[in-house]
Amino acid sequence: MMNAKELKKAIEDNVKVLYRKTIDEASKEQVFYALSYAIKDTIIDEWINTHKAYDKQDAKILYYLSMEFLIGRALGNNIINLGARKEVSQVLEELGFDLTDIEDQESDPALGNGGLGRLAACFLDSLATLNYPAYGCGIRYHYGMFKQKIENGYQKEVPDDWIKNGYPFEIKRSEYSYIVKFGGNVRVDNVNGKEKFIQENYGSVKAIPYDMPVLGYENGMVNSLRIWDAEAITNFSLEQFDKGDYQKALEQENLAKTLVEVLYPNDNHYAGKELRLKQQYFFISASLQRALDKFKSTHSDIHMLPEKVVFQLNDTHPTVAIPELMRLLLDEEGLNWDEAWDITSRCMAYTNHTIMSEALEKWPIDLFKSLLPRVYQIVEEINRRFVVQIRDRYPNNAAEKEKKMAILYDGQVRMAYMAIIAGFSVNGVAKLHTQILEHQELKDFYEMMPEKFNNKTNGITQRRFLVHANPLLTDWITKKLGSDKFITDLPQLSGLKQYLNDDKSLEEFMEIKYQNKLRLVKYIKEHNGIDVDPNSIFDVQVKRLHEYKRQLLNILHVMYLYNKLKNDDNFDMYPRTFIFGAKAAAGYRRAKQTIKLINSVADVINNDKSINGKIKVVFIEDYKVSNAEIIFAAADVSEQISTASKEASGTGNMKFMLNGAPTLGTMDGANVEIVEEVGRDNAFIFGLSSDEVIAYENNGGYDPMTIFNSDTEIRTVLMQLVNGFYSPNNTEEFREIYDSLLKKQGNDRADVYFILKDFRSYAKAHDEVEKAYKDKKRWAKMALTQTANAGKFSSDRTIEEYVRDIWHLTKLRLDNAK
Ligand code: B1N
Repeated sequence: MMNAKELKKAIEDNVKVLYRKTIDEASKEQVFYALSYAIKDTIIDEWINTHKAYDKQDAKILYYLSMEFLIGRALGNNIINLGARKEVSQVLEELGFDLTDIEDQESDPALGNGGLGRLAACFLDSLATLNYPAYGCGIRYHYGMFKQKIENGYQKEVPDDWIKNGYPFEIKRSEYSYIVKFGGNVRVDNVNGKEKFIQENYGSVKAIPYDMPVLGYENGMVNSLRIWDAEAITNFSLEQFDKGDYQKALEQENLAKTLVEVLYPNDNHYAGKELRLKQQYFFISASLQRALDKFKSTHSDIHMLPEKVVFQLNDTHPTVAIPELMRLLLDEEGLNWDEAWDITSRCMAYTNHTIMSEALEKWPIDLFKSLLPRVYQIVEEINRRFVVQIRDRYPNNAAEKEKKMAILYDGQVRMAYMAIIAGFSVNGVAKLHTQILEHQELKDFYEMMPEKFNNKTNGITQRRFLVHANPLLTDWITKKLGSDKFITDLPQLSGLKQYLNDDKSLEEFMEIKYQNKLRLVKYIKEHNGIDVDPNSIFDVQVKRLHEYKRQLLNILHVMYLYNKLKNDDNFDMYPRTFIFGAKAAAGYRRAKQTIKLINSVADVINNDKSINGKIKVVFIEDYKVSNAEIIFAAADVSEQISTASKEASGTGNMKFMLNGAPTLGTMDGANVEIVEEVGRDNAFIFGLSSDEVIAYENNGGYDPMTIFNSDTEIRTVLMQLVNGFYSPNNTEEFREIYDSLLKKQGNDRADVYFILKDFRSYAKAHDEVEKAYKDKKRWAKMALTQTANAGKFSSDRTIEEYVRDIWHLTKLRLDNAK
């Protein structure tokens, strides 16, 4: 890192060169670019150095293949990982600027939907911090996750042109471009008695990588996130034109334009769109071609590949990597099937992130085959050999096993099964989730190949979600522990336990929470125009909007409290602010209706003077990584209320915990392990267990109507959905929500997510929260208990487990490192 004087000069010089201005004339945005380029300058030598060390040490490299990397803003994070926060903010101050203001100028790259994409970003941070050689491989979407506007209570999607003004932290690396081919047909040639497979009449695009630096924390390590862009092959189109194939040339231009245009905004949902499969194959083929070339530049024997390369498949989205690697080894390297299979299956590992059936990728064979004819042949052969194995092993129930386990079945390519069959590792993302995979969802595979299954409970990076998000708490912890080692060793937080009975420390801790609440109050005032009382309980649910996450349960409970306040003279409550933040997939009706409901309830309640501001409802527009950081730091209560068994892990739950907010939640995903760490007394747990949910799903026996009929308070709330109470201009506005809770919908039961079933126990848990909060000291202790026990949930721990059990990487030595 340059010293203060050099940095100042670099910023001033950059402003001049980029904008022909002196620093006193520069806008905040211009200072952002000037500073970012200065920071990139300081990174560049370490970046080069790191990759020289890869080669010199002949390091085994992890390729983390993911359709999503929800990286969020880079500037602030890079400054922190360079260990230069104080210095940079001082230099800026001298120049008349505030670092946080300048950071706010950066677009928030949202190349992901939610937890899965953010996990990938946390993993990259931890890999670099722990000195592990790794590439993130993904797509350079021109439009990431849409920006959300709320208009008249409805979500409106606005395209997010994040690279419009150029992104300072990426480098285009045209010299590593590759051609990716789609469609056409496969011709078989016989060359010297050997079959050769030749794809012809295809369309193709050029894949061009852009690299972004991924900095380790103060260790001189800089890995790369490599995202692929698409360009038309220009000379090729001329050639086609000569041949009179004008149409084809245009198609190729078009394909290149549309291929990486936009991220599919679906979380936990498979839509089966052809363009999505094209995106998958595009970045996978390019990434694998590059990985093989890199390997071959320093190794002569391709059989050594599994010693030097490992591919982690982030869910099934990159699973086409399996037949693609087979294709490269068979067709390009000339290996035979057994050799290629041996190598492939020792290089590929798969992470499962969901058991939601609507998220399972099952591509129609016709589509798959016409888009990827050669790859499909290979899938057929993988499947054929697997089916032979099944018949061998289960001679008495082969047909049944084939139905349950074959890759190709019923006209579909079942991607998860291919990943399990071909890879050497299958992992879930929390203990409970892995158990459900082993004993329910993937039972047959677990029985046949138990050695492949393992759990890797998710984690989050404290560099972003504590150090960057919560500087006040970071400084306080550093003072209390007498060291900032927790920044790379989160379990050190347990040292805070010695302050659990120290009144002064508890007060300081809660004062920091209060300051962070003020920061959020200001954000809400500026962005929503709503006044919020910082002394009220900040009860927060921020995450993607999905029925299984049950934002609906939360808002129905708010409606219930409001009724009690209005109608029950004996009822009183501690002031509460219910804060929501959520994007709904653009085509997800029920989710969008829920957003409208939350906003309609907010309208009525926030404007009712008679309740003295006891309840406020705030829907934060455009929930994203940058405002998430402000929200987590300010939360009192963390709502993690998914129907048990449905949330594979959750990672927001960990971010709240780290920042001192107790969980109000179900025994689902990683909540179970959070409770294990803090103890049952330091969490507010409610609702059906995952076993109970699964039993109802398998055996029936739940009828929400009986609850509707017997519980008048619940009934009143539900009736308000259809009597215009919250939608005076349209009593039908929330009819579908009402119906979903009480009526069978096609093949679906009424109330699929057990909202009415869990309602009473949820309300009771809320009572407990209020009781606990009113006892200031008890609450402070409970809050500090969260932070002090958050050590397990660092993604550093998760990465070390992946390395130990799956990747077997060696830490890189960086001789010039600081
Ligand atoms: O992955 C996260 C988990 O913490 C969450 O519990 C889980 O819901 C999330 C298809 C997904 N699972 N599946 C997806 C995303 C996009 C898509 O197109 C599925 N996201 C999760 C990290 O493990």
